[in-house]
Amino acid sequence: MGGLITGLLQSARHKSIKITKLLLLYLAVCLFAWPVQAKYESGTGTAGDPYLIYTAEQMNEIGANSGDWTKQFKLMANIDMNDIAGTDFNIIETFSGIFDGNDCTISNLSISSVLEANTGIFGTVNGQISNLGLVRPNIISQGRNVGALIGFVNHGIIRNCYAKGAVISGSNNIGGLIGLNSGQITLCWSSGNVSGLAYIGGLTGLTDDGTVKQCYSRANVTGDINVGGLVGKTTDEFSEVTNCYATGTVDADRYVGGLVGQVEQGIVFKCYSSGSVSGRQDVGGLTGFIRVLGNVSRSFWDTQTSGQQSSAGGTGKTTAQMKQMNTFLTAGWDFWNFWTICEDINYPVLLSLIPVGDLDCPDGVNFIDFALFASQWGRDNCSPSNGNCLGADINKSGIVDFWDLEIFTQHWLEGLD
Ligand SMILES: [Ca+2]
Ligand SMILES: [Ca+2]
Repeated sequence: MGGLITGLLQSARHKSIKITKLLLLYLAVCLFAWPVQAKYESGTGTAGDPYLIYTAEQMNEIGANSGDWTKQFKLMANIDMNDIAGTDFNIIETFSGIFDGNDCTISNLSISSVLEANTGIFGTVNGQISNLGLVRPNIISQGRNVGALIGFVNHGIIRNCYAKGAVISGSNNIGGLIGLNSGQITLCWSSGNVSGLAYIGGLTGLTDDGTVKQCYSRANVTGDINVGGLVGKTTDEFSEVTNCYATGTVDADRYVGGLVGQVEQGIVFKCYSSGSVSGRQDVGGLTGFIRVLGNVSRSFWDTQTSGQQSSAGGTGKTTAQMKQMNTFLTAGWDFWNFWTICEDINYPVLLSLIPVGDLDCPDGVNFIDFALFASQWGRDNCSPSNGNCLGADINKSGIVDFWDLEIFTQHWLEGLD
């Protein structure tokens, strides 16, 4: 009996030694066979084979690899940067490549910058950034050129990007999305709170030889001098702010406007603002001050909600007038390509920036939109000829089903904050 037990124990011991050996062998094979940990999911960084980004860690690798700053990237998932806080985020300092956000979002990015200048996900951009949403970015800096997405756009192209619920602060050239803009910003928007000293705007602080087209801001903006709901100041004769609006509150000391604090040079064309504006000197409902080389035309502000009866540029209208299409049509605004309006309910909004799921008036995705969506549920003959079942066939698959419902719920209450 004793021999049998000893034998069994020895056998068990042999087995355990064998298993340990096997494990070691397995580990050795794995360690040698395992490829070097890839920085990104896949890709070679070219136009046909961009680097694919799936995680916060991969996103944070870009800034650590300056050799990749001329390459092409594509974001493949909504990522949360919550675990990469404060000074841990690697700012992509001088980017001249292409970054396609692929309509995905980067949430909870937090940067406490010690840089003198150029703070954002990207420091300076000469390349292209598109189709990217930032949700609740929080950027704190003592320096200049600060924005959630980019500190300084130096002849780059920024298209279809937003910063939602942004909290941004710095000294000069501070914007919700972009600090200093010398490039082209199109179809972008921002909301949240932006603060600093000089050249502070809800979307971009200073636009110097840059354009801002079909953009808006709902951000509340505070500063000292040259502060606007959308742009703090425009300078250089080629600067342009066209088909834009701002609805946030603006509070500063001098050169304060609901849309632009000061138009030093360049044009403001077919824009409006509606937010409350307050300041001490050169304060205007739409624009605080216009210099000789600046021009503001075909633009409006709300004299009631702004609390301002005057403005350096633009035409003042009552809230009721600001919610009528005719007010803007008579100024030549394009309600086919750029604008639409829920008449007598809302101000005009940009057609291309209406939230997904906002199927019906009033603005925003709420129960009225859901009622319309539900009325189309199960329809399987959706096509452009019936407006894709009044918009309820959100993914344009031909049928209104659970896939559309999932997309709809992802955008619930959007456009209402
Ligand atoms: Ca709606
Ligand atoms: Ca569908």
